[in-house]
Order: sequence, then C-alpha cells, then structure tokens
Amino acid sequence: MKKLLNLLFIVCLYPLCGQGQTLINAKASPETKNLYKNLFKIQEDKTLFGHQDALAYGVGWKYEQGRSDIKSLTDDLPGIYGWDLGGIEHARDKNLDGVPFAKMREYIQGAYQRGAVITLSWHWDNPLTGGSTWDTTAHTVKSILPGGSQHEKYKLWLDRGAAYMHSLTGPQGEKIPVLFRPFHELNGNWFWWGPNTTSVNDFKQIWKFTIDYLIRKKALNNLIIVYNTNSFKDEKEFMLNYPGDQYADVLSFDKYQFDGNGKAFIESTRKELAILTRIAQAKHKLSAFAETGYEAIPDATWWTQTLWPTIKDFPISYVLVWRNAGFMKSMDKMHYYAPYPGQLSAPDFQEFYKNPSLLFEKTTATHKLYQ
Ligand code: BMA
Repeated sequence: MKKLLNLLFIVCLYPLCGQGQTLINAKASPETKNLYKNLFKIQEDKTLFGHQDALAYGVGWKYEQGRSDIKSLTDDLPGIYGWDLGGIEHARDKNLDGVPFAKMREYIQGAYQRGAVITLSWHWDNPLTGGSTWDTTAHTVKSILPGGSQHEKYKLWLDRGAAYMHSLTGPQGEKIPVLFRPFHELNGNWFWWGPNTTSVNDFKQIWKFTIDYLIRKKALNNLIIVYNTNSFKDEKEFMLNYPGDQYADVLSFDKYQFDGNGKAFIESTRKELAILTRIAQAKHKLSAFAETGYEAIPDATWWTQTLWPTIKDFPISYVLVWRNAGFMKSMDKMHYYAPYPGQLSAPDFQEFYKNPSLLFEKTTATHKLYQ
C-alpha cells in the first residue's frame, strides 16, 4: 500500500496531475484558467506574436479605426496585445503615451472577442517624489509598504488600477483575462522599483502585498501574474527578487538589440532563454519573452535571421515587440519596433509572418484560448 502511495505521489509530481497548469489564484475565472492551461499547450511548439499599442497608432498615423502597422503588412493582427496603465494611478483619462483609457478598453474588448490575448504593464509615476516612473532618486518602495509614508496613496493607486481592470469585460459580463506584468524589468536601474533604491526584501514584500491586494482584496480573478526581469547574466540574477511560487504564474524577461551585432544578440539571448526555460519548467510556470525589438529595425532580415533563430528552440508562450511611436521629438529619433509598408524589414516580416509556429490573431483565434 505504501508503495502504491509513494508511486502515486511521485506520479503526481508530474504535470499530468495538473500541477503545471495551476494559477496562483485558485479562484481565477474559468476563462482565465482556460487561457493559462491553453498557453501551456501553445508554448510546446508555438509562440504568440505581440505588439505594444498595436491598434492605437503607428508610424505616421494615430487613432484610425481598424488600422495597425502589422495589419498593413500582413492583413492580420498580433496574437497578443500589450497596453500600459501608466497614468491610471492619477485617474487620468489618457496613459503616459497619450492612449485614452476608454479607447484602450474598446481595443482590449475587441481583441478578446476575436480570440487574442491581452497583457498589461504599468509605467506608474513615483508615488514618493511625484516624479515619473523613471525617477530613481528616492527609496520609494520602502515608503509604499505597509507602515510607510505613502502606503495609503499606494493603495488608492492600486484601487484605480483595479477598477480599470475590473472594467475590462466581455459580452457576457465576464472579466477579460489579463497577463499582468507589474514592476517590470525589475533588475534594471531605471525604474523607481529598481535595485539601486530597493532592497531585495522590500521588493519581495511590495510584490506580495500588491498581488494579494489585487487578487484577494480586489477580487481580480482575471489576472495571470507575470514576473519580469530585464536581460540577466545568470540564474542567480534572474531569481534574486523572485517572490515565490505562490506569487507568479509566468516567468519572463525583456531584452532589446542595441547594435548591429545580431549574432551576439542571438547567442546571448539564447543563453538567457535556456536559463528561463529550465527554471520555468522546474517550477511548472509559463515562460515568455515579454519585450524585445531593435529600434527602427535597421536590419533588413532581422525577423527571419535574428529574432526567429533566437527563439525557435524555446517553449515560450509569447514574444512581444514594443510600440510604434514613430518620430519622437523628445528623443529626436524614430522610435518603433514593428515594420510598416516601405520600412526596410517589411518584406522579411512578411516571410516571418508565414512561419506556422508564430501565432498572429487569425491563427490564435483557431486555438480558442478561453475555452
Ligand atoms: C518606453 C518608451 C517610452 C514610453 C514607455 C512606456 O520604452 O517607449 O516612450 O513612454 O516605454 O510605454
């Protein structure tokens, strides 16, 4: 009998018993649970392709109903859409990049109804200094923890974000599942939650507080929680701020190519993807390449010769490129990560699009991820 029990115990450590598909929130909605479970299947041999702010604007245009730079090239849309909540903490009606939250909600509802997936990040301002998300001059995280001087303000900000996420509803009034990626690029020194101003312990505490507050107190049963670092050198760095298996559903990192050395990008990113894959599999968590790109894509074959060779051997649920802002006066340069008609890498992107392992919206829809 004991042998049998032991055997059952061992067998049940395997994903067959469903352990690999259990969200941290046992009360997650049926659509959210289904999405999570289906993304595990998808990532075995497919990857959703994503684009930030895809429907709101592109290079040379803004807010044209039905338009998207990716659509202009492929007659299709991304399989996963990224949007950012920055500004909702002040109850503003537009986010930090000018996207009206009401329009964002419509885009999210439309994408969900067409069968695509939604991920949200939050470039929120610094609650202690009043500066921007990039203000790293103060020990902000300590100040927003329970007992800290800004804790009440922080809760109000979470309330506002939570109200917005509750307002994302489908046709039956069901809450639209969201891959929520708070405190992103957590090992980078450019956000107020970065390691230059935040101890590991404080980071883990604010993460746990935030997730408990949103999921348990605010009953956001539509969240799938994404842990996200920037580029990292080893497992130790990737895991340094990891809040524990009860506080993350997806493990991910961001990494951009910054120079013409695509070979170096492929090699170094593959090393990181191998580490990510190993950890995620051991923990039965989903993995994702949450942000990538090569600004203004000055490489004609970046899609098929750099991005694809980088990701092709790894089970990642999605890869997402950042926003197509076009020319940015403040930066005095072009800032975009997906091609548009006439862009140097456009023909290569059209080839990349044909790859059956990459899911854009039309093929994503066939997988009925919410059922
Ligand atoms: C950054 C840039 C900024 C933008 C921010 C939030 O990477 O694109 O211009 O404000 O993301 O979307």
